[in-house]
This record gives sequence, structure tokens and C-alpha cells, in this order.
Amino acid sequence: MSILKCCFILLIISFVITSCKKDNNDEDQIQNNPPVASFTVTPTTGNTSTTFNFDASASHDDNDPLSSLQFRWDWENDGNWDTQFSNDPTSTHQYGTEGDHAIKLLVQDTEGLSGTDTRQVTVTNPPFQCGDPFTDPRDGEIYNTIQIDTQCWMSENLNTGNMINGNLDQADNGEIEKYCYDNNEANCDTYGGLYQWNELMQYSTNDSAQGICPDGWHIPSDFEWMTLEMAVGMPESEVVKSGLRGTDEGAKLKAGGSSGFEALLGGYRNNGGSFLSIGSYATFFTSSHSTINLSWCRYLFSTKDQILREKFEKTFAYSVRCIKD
Ligand SMILES: [Ca+2]
Ligand SMILES: [Ca+2]
Ligand SMILES: [Ca+2]
Repeated sequence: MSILKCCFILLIISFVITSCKKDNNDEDQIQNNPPVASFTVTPTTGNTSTTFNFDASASHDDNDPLSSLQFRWDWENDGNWDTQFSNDPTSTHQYGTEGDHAIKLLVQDTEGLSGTDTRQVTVTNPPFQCGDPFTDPRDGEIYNTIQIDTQCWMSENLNTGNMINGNLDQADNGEIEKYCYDNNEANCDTYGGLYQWNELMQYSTNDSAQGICPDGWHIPSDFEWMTLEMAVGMPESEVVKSGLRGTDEGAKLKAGGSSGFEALLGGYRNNGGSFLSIGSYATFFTSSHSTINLSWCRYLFSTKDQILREKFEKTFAYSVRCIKD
């Protein structure tokens, strides 16, 4: 073999090796990697009327620009995609139920490779609107509510705390105690609990104290009762009187009456520990005390359409209606 021929063969071999290497480099450059999915949520907490905004424009890919990537969303991360693929990296969603919801994003590049990202939002109940049922967060009891003119009232008597026997006094012991008429819990379910004044005020003497009402509610004052009575037609000159007042305002406040207040004739417990007058009287303490021993009250009657305003012994136990702050 001539030297020239030998050199030529070496040249061919070296050329082949070089071009092979070049082919390998080309393969490295066109190798595709999945996109990196990334998104933000604004806000991260809200309620069932909140529109949550999702922005996945921080997602990126090795070969494809953002505009070529496809996005889809699973709003509860339950494995079922809730949107079609879209070129738009942003989306919005509202949640119908409260709780923590995980969101999954899928980003796909032009060759079908994909990446995912997840985030979480917290959804709470919407703000309370008067007329909606109110759930007491302390025990899950649910109360109907009614807007009467300027005031928002519960339209059911409060039923909270632990039942104690009628022959015991309720005590300043850090727990809410209630009587149920005839010591029968079923009467509390229907008529609500009966409470002595100091207990229902939780040992405050302030007008409109929260007392045993849930947060955001309080024990109505004598004046707030007067406002209610005027809203259902009692003249201002009458509301300030004591004794039986007005004409048919009591009838409007009783169950089935036109106001929606739905007062039930739950009777009361006297200071001797006896239960009296269920089906005959509805009895309510106000948060306005008159003397160390007496507080202003309201009575409604099965046989009368008027409303009694009088001072009674704080050691009696009456029904409680909460009014919104
Ligand atoms: Ca890619
Ligand atoms: Ca889903
Ligand atoms: Ca107590």
C-alpha cells in the first residue's frame, strides 16, 4: 500500500469519526425535556363567592416558548380534568363548598411531554346575611334569623349549654348551664333553654352584653325590645310604659304572627325550681337590669295580643333570644 493511499484511508476514517460525533451532538440538541409547570393563586383564602385567579405563566420549557404550551386544570385534584387544554396560562374558579381544595395544573409542550404543579386554597362560608340560618360554631345548633326593620333577630330561642336539674341554681363556673322545661331535653329542642339572668348575661351587668349568645350576637336590651315593638306598630308613647302595652303587637311576635319573630310559649322556671306556664307564656329577660335583684322582661301570652313589660327576679329562668350586633 502506498503512503498516499494509506493517508487517504486515515483521512476517510477520521472524517467518519468526526461526523459521527457531530451527529451525536445534533441528537443532544434536539432531545426534548418535559415542561416545568408552575402557577400562583390569588387570593389563597376566600369564601364561596370569591373568584380565585390562577396564573401559570411562570411555567417554562426547554424548546417551546410559553405561547406554544398548553394548560389544563383540575380544581379539586380529584383526577378529573375540569378544563380543556388551552394556550391561556391563566384561569379563574369559584368553589361551591367550604374546606381546603388542592388544585392541579398540567402543562404540555408541542411534543406531548407534560409537567404538573399543585397548590391549595382555603374556602370558608360566605359572610352571614340576615335571613339565612345561622350555625352556632360552639355546638352546631342552627337558628333561623329574621330581619325586622333595622334589627336582625334569631327567630328561635337559644338552646346552648349543658342541662342541669331545675332544683339547682346556675353558677358562675365557666360553663353554660341551661334548664329544660320539666327537666326534659326534648323541651329544649323545641323551646330552647331557660336561663337565670346572671347566667344568660355571663355575669356581666352591661346593656347589650354578649352573654351566652354566639360571637357576633348579644342579649337584647330593654331599648332594643322597644325598637322591635315599635317596628311592629306599638306607638313610642306606649313602649316606655310598664305592664301590658299596645294592641296586637304581641300577636305579631308569636309563632305564626306576621313579623316572623316566631316567639314560642315556652313557659319559665321560678326561683323555687318549678316549671310553669308552658303553652301559656313566652318569657324573655332583657340585658337591662333594674336593680341588683330585678331585670326588665317581656311576656307574651296565649290569651292576650299585647306585650307585658315588667321587672322580674333575676333568679327566675326565661328564654333567650339573641340579636345581631
Ligand atoms: Ca419540552
Ligand atoms: Ca376535578
Ligand atoms: Ca354557668
